[in-house]
Amino acid sequence: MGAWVPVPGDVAARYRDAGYWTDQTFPGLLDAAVQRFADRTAVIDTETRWSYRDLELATERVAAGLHGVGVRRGDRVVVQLPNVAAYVAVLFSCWRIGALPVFALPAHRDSELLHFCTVADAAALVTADRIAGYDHAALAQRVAARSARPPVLVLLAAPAVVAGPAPREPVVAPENLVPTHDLAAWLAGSVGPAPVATPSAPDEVAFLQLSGGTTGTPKLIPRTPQDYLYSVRESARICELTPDDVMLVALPAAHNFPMSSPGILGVVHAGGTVVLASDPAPTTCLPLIEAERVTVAALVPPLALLWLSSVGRPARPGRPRPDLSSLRLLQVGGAKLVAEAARRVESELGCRLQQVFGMAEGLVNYTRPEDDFDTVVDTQGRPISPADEVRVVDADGRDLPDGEAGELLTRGPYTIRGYYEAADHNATAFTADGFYRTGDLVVRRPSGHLTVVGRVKDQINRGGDKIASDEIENHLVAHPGVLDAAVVGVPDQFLGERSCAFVRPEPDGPLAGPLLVDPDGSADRAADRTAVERELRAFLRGRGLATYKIPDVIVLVAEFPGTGVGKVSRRELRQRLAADAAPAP
Ligand code: J2J
Repeated sequence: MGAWVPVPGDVAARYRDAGYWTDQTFPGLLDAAVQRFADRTAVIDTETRWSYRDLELATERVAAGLHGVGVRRGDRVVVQLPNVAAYVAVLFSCWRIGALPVFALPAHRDSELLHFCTVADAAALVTADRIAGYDHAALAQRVAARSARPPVLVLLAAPAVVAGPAPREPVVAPENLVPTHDLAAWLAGSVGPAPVATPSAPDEVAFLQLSGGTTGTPKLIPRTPQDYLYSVRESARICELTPDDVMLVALPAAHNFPMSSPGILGVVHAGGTVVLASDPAPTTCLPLIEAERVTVAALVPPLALLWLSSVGRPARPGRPRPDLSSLRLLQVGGAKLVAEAARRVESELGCRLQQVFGMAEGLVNYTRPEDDFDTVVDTQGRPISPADEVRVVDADGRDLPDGEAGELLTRGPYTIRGYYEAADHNATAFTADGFYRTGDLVVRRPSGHLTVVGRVKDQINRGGDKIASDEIENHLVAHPGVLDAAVVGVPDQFLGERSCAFVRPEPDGPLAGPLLVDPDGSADRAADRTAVERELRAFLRGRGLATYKIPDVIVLVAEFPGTGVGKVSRRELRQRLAADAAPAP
């Protein structure tokens, strides 16, 4: 099997005949916006305010820069940038020359970036010097030093607002540093003219999105212009976007939700304005809503809770409450929004709520403007397209009637048929006839609306950030003092879930101290435990794991329940441990 799995020819023909799939490409999307809305504001960040014409110029300049350092049609480019206007230009510049961006998140570290560069065989890595105080220039150098084929490094000098305190990360020895290229200089027009290049065709893979992951290594998701842009256009229509809309992007721009549901691309399609927030805190975002007259924003549930609590507090003397009257729609998705919070959005923020249940693999569900209040509060919406096929099945794969909880399987005009370069994993992640096994437990209503009620995949959804249990366990058992580990989600009022690692130390190993019987009670076992937890966290950070993957709680145990009696499957073990784990204090 090749690098990716296309939709079968007869199905593709059906999607084209139905008008779902068109010949639109990503450069075509930008061109159309430039032609219709040239002087309207396209993208705003703290230091930049670009019209569509400016965005086009920036795109041409970065395309010239990428081409100048050897990036060609079909090459992969890992992009890890904060929420800045340049990010949008970098994406369109890759598409302009037919290169495939790989959407890394700012939170990713050595482990993830090296993996993306390796699996995608990346020609270039585009990042910033620093993001939120972390030294991404050093990170990029470490990744290059460890890559079989080091990517060309392109760095954006960190804008003051996303920089932070001085970096303290391990650095690569000066003699091993690879030369870097200056993205800011490219944006200022240091290279040119833009190359003559052919963008990828509508039916070719145009970028690689990231999966939340359920296995040891995060999978890459190949998306084509014809499938992705169909979902973008329909999302813009469902959200009633117009050229007058101003969308606040507070989540990391690379995430599939703010990118495409309808996100940045939906706004470009509509000719509206994207406002990129440097961080999602209400103290940053609420004043930005007032200043830019933001009309739509997209959040994960914990942020929605923060915003609600922020507007619920009495205004401080001398600091008037930001005027949020421009905001017409708050989208919340990525994790389950509890109904109590959903109920408060409209009255407390003065805007409509839309629940969004999507996945980077494809299927996206929205509650609709015409849905009644209870449907908006109690469901996570219904699919975008009449051609989205949804099955709800029991553990044996048998279809269940509406109203019964089962696993959601889906297939459709913008859902992938397989991950990138992952034939083995694809054999279990998809059914033989091409349905994606989402791992989500849902209940369907006769109207097609879905309510997410749980999960059968070994993943933790930490307030929208996805963590594969298996990946963290593999890192933990690499520690010489760890015999075994199981990572589970435990309930958390704010995040929905937080991650808890149960760790069995090697009986005679360096971490066993806290578990030893202490006959005279003289040893301070609690202090020992704290020291071990600190050691394990530092160990995981040292292995270059993204910050959100470091377990919130580490529990040392002498053995796992049930494993003494006979073999217990890891899944069953995780379920038992999650059930045993005390909820957050
Ligand atoms: C419960 N679980 C949800 C929701 C996602 C739009 C919105 C979100 C994503 C996304 C996205 C949920 N309630 N409202 O790509 O375009 C969980 C499910 C799902 C997984 C996908 C988009 N919304 N989830 O979150 O690829 O478990 O995409 O399968 O990051 O998030 O995660 P991801």
